[in-house]
Amino acid sequence: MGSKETSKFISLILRHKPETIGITLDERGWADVEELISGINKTHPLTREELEEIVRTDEKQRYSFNEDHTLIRANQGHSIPVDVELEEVMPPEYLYHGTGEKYVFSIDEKGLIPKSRLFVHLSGDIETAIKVGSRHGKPVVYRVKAECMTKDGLVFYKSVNGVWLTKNVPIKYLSKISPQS
Ligand code: HQG
Repeated sequence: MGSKETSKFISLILRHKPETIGITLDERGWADVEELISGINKTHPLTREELEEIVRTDEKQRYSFNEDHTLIRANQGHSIPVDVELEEVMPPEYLYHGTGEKYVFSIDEKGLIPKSRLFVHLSGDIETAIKVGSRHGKPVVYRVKAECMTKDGLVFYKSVNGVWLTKNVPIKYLSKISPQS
């Protein structure tokens, strides 16, 4: 298993299915590093040094260690209900959400919903939103009137790796933009 593949597997365990390797997360989303390594080692060799390297070099900085590196957690993206102590932050006027063309009909009807995750994920710039949307086929980008939402009492969080999160985005705050704009 290459390091990208190992990173994906770690993401699955720390965000969605810790039971895959027989471990649990605490209420703050932390897993014990020793348990994680020995759990992964049952099927794929992974040393502590390799784990440190994955966390250090991950292109989206998806994971954090605690201070003494005995615990590890994903910074965002969970489907299991954990509280990763997200910081409530005032957003800029607009944020962006990239999705696949196939979801547009439903989004235009229901707004953005978190589906299997705890939050809707938003990006600070259009380029990142296009990349996120491309994971779901032909990308479509929505502009979100974020500041306006806060005036109406809705709350935004920013994960330590810079992803904007909010519970739902009702349709009145959404407009589709063409990727060039
Ligand atoms: C769509 C990646 C139908 C939503 C990325 C999205 C991100 C609706 C899909 C992070 C809908 C869920 C999250 C509605 C929303 N009807 N579809 N009403 N509302 N959707 O993967 O935002 O590499 O759970 O538009 O970079 O794509 O994993 O969310 O297309 O930060 O670290 O339902 O995952 O990061 O898909 O991606 P996802 P996402 P990582």
